[in-house]
Amino acid sequence: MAWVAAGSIIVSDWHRNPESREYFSKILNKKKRKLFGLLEAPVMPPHLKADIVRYKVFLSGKSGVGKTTLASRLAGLDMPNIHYETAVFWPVKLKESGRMFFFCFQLWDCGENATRRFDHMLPSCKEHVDAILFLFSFTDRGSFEDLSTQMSRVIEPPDRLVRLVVGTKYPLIKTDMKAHLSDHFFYVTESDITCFREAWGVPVFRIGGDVSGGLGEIAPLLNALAENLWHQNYMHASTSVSYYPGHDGAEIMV
Ligand SMILES: Nc1nc2c(ncn2[C@@H]2O[C@H](COP(=O)(O)OP(=O)(O)O)[C@@H](O)[C@H]2O)c(=O)[nH]1
Ligand SMILES: [Mg+2]
Repeated sequence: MAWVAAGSIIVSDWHRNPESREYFSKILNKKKRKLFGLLEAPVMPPHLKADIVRYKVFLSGKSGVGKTTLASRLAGLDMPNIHYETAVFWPVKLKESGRMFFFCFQLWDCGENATRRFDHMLPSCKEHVDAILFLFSFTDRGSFEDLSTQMSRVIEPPDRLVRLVVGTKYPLIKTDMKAHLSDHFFYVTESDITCFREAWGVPVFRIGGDVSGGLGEIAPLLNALAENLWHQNYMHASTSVSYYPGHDGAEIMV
């Protein structure tokens, strides 16, 4: 699928716009993120209607790469969540129509066994997947080299599945530290990222650091996910009359 440029479908930096305050207040509680149970969802007053669209997002990557930490960070949890499935609600405004939506990303973090061989993956993990986040860690070159293998294992046509790459533990390696690193310590450099982006045509998001950076840190990734999922649905809707975003995800074998 052709990559959608940031801000072409949805309003980027919506979380910084004062108009969005009432929507974001539904996912926050005293400046912290609100946790939603499986059957819960943000409720808006009638005059601020926002439909909810749900998408299943699978987290792929070697053990220790930071999948569970990323899921927790996106959900705004202080402690890593040990559950398989985490629901992340994210308010989005469409640029053209001005319509508001809550995107609900159901993050599936099934662990190493599931990702090493996709055919061994838990059946519930691989059903109706709308997007895959491929993770690598900036501090583990092996996890970066493994990306191409992971991505080429997914055989679905590119228009059926949004694929995104996320580099974790960024920027754990500071420039002045690099001089002291031994040859045995392999990290991922900016030129590695540039080459990868050119070869695969997908952007690479960076996330990490020792403290969670709030909404500003996760907004670019969640907005890109929303924008590309919306675009994918739009492309499908034009070929299938019975398709509604978030309600009828195709069964995808990954
Ligand atoms: N400092 C730092 N540590 C991280 C980050 N992401 C993951 N970690 C640490 O890396 C280890 C493995 O992370 P985890 O999320 O359990 O990896 P998983 O096996 O892919 O689920 C844990 O000790 C995390 O605390 C990050 O962005 N910054
Ligand atoms: Mg984990």
